[in-house]
Amino acid sequence: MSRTQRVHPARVTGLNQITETPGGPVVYWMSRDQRVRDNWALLFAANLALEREVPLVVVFCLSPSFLGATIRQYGFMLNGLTEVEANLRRRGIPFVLRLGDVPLILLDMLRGFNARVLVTDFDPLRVKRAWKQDVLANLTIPFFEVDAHNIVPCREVSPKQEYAARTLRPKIHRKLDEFLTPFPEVPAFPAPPSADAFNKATDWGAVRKRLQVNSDVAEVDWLRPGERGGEEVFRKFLEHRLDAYSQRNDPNAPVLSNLSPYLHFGQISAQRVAWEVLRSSASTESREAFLEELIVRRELADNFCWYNQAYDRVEGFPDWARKTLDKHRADKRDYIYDLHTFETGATHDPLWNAAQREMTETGKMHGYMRMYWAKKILEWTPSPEEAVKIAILLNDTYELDGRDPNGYAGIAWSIGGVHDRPWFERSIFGQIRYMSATGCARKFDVPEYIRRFSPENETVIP
Ligand code: FAD
Ligand code: FO1
Repeated sequence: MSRTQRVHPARVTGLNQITETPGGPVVYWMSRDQRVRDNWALLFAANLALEREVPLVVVFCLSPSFLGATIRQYGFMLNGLTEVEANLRRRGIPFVLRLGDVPLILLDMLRGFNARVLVTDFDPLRVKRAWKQDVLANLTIPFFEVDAHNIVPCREVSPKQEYAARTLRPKIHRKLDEFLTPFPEVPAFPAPPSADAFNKATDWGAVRKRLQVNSDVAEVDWLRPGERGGEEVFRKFLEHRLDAYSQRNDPNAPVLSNLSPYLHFGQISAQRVAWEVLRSSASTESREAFLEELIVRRELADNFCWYNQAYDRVEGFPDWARKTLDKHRADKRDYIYDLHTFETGATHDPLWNAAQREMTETGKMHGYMRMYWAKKILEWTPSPEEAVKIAILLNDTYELDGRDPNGYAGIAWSIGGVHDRPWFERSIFGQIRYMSATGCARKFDVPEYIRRFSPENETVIP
């Protein structure tokens, strides 16, 4: 049997038309999908190397500052990458990490390795698209992008920004049989290339020392980073939580998967999670509810960021939302808070403050509370622009899963009606869907949630 494994061609996009000339290794520039198992970009690069009988090298370009990430997120990511390096080495695949200006260090490595072909993974975020454009402007070898993050590739599922989950859902569901498949194994390679650039293990201590990032936001210890950690969390979800997922809108019910940090850093494949959830013994209702979030909602976020590059600005909101927010710009705000008051959870609202503490203390706010949390920032700031700025800043500073299309889409849904529809008109919000503490009290035990995250209590992990 041929040792190469088929990667669906619709996952692969040629980013330039340069003809290949013989040379050194195939290079996979790993970025969004930081895992060895179940990684279509890695498998595609491995196929190219095997067909050409040349080595495969995986590189990671560490940016010294990434969308305001702190040591909390960098720590989680770097710990996951140490496992990637070990898992690759076991398959005879070298892993090389460089710190610096990403396009520059990548081009320098490609020249140094005499690379023959470059492969990378798909990411709709502006910063990643800019990196790729800078690389393309100076590249002299073929460059391929592989969507290893989405089950149905983002470029394939729709040629435009989708209005809502209900318009994207049928487009995804009719392609699931074609794209929701199991994964082939990563092939092993003969002994790695001799050059010592490929055989020096990364000095992870030195990498951490050279990384000058905000270290005021403590790393978390309740989740073990990396592929193995993600696997453990997934098993626990499958066995003990999925069946009760119908309670997902109760922030006191421990039924969420806690997979978002692993999905954000690509330490686990959403496709494999979906494949196994579909085959689990959980109730159909729970499985369908979870897969709606994991597949439709998550891919809707990529669709939004890919086709709407104003995904983190009020300009990215739909017309009806911008009009209604404009109409209510001058409405009286009963409360106005600055960033520090929000950040320290010192508003008049104990429920909102508890949600903020859940985020700052654990690095992961419950999904239901994120909606309430963001909507109240709109209500207690002078303008929608200020609200978006504060919500993104806090979300990307404290959430382990922040700096992600899901976050920009989640904030745009909460504040700007993206993927939502107009509701009854009221002050400040206009027709943007409103949420209140009394509404929350009808859904779950608010005093219990406040107690769990009040300063005098040790935060109980969700
Ligand atoms: P589960 O309920 O177990 O869901 C499993 C997976 O499904 C999640 O990991 C995620 O990949 C996907 N998913 C679930 N809900 C959504 C959703 N509403 N939109 C898109 N995908 C979803 N998610 C992030 O990954 N990063 C963020 O920064 C982020 N910020 C958000 C901000 C706001 C204001 C809102 C309303 C939502 C935000 N979300 C974000 C989406 C969602 O709240 C989280 O993905 C989810 O709570 C993560 O926890 P979990 O993996 O345990 O969730
Ligand atoms: N991707 C990279 O290729 N290089 C980085 O240095 C890097 C840092 C980083 C820090 C925090 C964070 O949340 C994400 C980071 N990412 C980095 C990107 C990440 O892998 C994801 O691709 C995107 O953030 C999600 O689209």
